[in-house]
Amino acid sequence: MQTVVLAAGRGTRMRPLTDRQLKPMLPVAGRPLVAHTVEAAAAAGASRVVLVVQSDDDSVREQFGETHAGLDLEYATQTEQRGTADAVRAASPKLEDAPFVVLNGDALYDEDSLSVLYDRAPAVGAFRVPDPTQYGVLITDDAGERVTGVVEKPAEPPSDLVNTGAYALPAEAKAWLDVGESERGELEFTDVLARACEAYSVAPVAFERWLDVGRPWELLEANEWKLGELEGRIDGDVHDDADLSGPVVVEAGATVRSGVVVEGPAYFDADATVGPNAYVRGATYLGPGGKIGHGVEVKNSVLMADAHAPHLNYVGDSVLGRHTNLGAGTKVANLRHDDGPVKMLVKGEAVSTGRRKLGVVLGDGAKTGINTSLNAGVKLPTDGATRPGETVMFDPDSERGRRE
Ligand code: TTP
Repeated sequence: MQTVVLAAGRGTRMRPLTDRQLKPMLPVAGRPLVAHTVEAAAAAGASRVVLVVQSDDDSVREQFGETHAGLDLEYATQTEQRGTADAVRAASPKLEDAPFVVLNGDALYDEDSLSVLYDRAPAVGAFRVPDPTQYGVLITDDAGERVTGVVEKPAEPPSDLVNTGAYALPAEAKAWLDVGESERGELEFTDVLARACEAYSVAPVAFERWLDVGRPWELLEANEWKLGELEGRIDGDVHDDADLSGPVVVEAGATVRSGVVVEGPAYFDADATVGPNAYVRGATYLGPGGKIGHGVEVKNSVLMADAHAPHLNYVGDSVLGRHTNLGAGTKVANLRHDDGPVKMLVKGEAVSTGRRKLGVVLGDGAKTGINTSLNAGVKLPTDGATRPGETVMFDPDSERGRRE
């Protein structure tokens, strides 16, 4: 079935990682996030994909060109980020007069569940969560076999099934894309779904697994998921004295030096260097040109292209943006002493991440002075810097950070 993948969002909750890079292009286990969405669509039965991209950024088109995962790709541009219905409207001239699937380009879907969605159109992908109050929640009939509506962030959720942003709709839905503005001022695809629910029996398809990658720690979770499926491969240089276990990918041009211990899954991308004498454990991705140097321990983290943790660093459960550098001795805290979930600021508000272990997020180009201590949940802005010996307890751009 023809499939529209939405990849034109602003990614404001993912800042600072999206200040200079589109969210669908953020790395997940060695490939851009949206590559996984397109691959899941291909495995589930997509016949062709129309990717909706921003009109002023060609990075998605440059990355993928005209085919990916055996599928023909076409591009539609959205000039202004007016909402998901507007994004599908941008794609509609490229759609044939036939049923179509819509997927969020910033979500991970499992292929088997997705293929059930393709088979059961009209249908919407649903995921069960213990606390649906922060999601769009599906309303179903008593038998749970038919979706009758969606309610956003309800205080009293009508079900535990949340909307995954995966829809399989009849051709007629193309004529329903002219929706009005929602309360938050966007043109929402859920209004199109509401019309489909009135006209058809729309089935909720319960997904086994799904991850909405909207906030920085969800990029870690996306890497945990996809690195968990990794098949090991050594195309680079690994010293005889290095000890690699678990699936590990060492890309061509990457070097693992003497005395390195890796407990995978781990992925060292092209021209990355690890060691000598480094310890890498948990799901870790080191981007092209990245460096994990002497006496450095990295646990369950994403280090993007040219991110360097070169000397005597500890980095746990963290995301380091492109071209970041940790001064010698910089350490990251990733656990609260009260064992509570680590909080992080998202659009200025402290949000519980639900994670007991979470370190820091560094925007592209951020640098730390030697012996910097970074507290759990801290974000450093794009091109931000710390002084030698500095202890960063709160985000420097937050109200609290400014007062400190
Ligand atoms: P969202 O996650 O709702 O929006 P976003 O990606 O802009 O992120 P944020 O809310 O943090 O600013 O979008 C869901 C999907 O739809 C995502 O894949 C991006 C896509 N999208 C568009 O393509 N165009 C749009 O105008 C919007 C709002 C989203």
